Amino acid sequence: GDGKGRIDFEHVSFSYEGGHGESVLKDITFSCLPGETVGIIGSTGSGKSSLVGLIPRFYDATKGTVRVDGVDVREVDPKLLREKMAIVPQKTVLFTGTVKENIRWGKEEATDEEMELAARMAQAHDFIERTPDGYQARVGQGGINFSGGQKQRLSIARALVRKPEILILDDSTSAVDVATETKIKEALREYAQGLTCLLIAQRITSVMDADKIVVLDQGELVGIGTHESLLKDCRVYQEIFQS
Ligand code: DUT
Repeated sequence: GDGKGRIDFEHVSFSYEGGHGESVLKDITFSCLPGETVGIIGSTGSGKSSLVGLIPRFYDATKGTVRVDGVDVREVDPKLLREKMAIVPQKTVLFTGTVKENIRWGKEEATDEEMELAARMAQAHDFIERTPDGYQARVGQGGINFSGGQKQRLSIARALVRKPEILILDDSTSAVDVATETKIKEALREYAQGLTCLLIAQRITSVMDADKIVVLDQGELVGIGTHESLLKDCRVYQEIFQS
């Protein structure tokens, strides 16, 4: 890659406006290097979604600095910032329309080939092709219904068709079986080299092969490292592993 897609968190604290004044993130410092896959794990409410929401400026840090490609995100127009990243939210947002329209949403100029490649990487191509109308099948209304895991894969395809420098998956494979999830990650490694990927997950199997894993606990970064090193050194990680 051309070395784009670096993310730095520097002593970042964050609390929601109108919240109870409590810090949701407390003095977080770590970096995602270009092309790295970084897992983020922690119990519910530990701050995972809030953390990644600072990258596209859904929120701004209360203290400290978030940098993308070395630049303080507060100095960048959110629209420009978001052009280089794709975020797959926890709840998939599909609309009434064809599969094709849903995948190309926000990137209408994508060719059929680009769309199909994205769908293949997201492990969605095969089930799309198995529906009678294929990419012209309707999403949402009557007709074809997709399962939760299939909808997540369509959302991932939508993200990949944008060819982002940074891909943020917020618990986006929770309804996808582990074998299929593994295939998605393998496809990303193979086709999307140089892509920086942040992977929020509830289960360890989703992040254990990441280049590094960030462990959050009540807004604090309590561990960072590989699966093996965290199993040795991080009590919170051990607890998640055993649960
Ligand atoms: N919070 C708010 N307002 C919001 C979102 C979250 O006050 O709009 C609080 C709830 C929680 C903390 O921030 O105490 C962290 O929430 P976040 O959603 O970041 O945690 P998570 O680790 O992503 O939780 P989950 O795994 O349930 O998605």
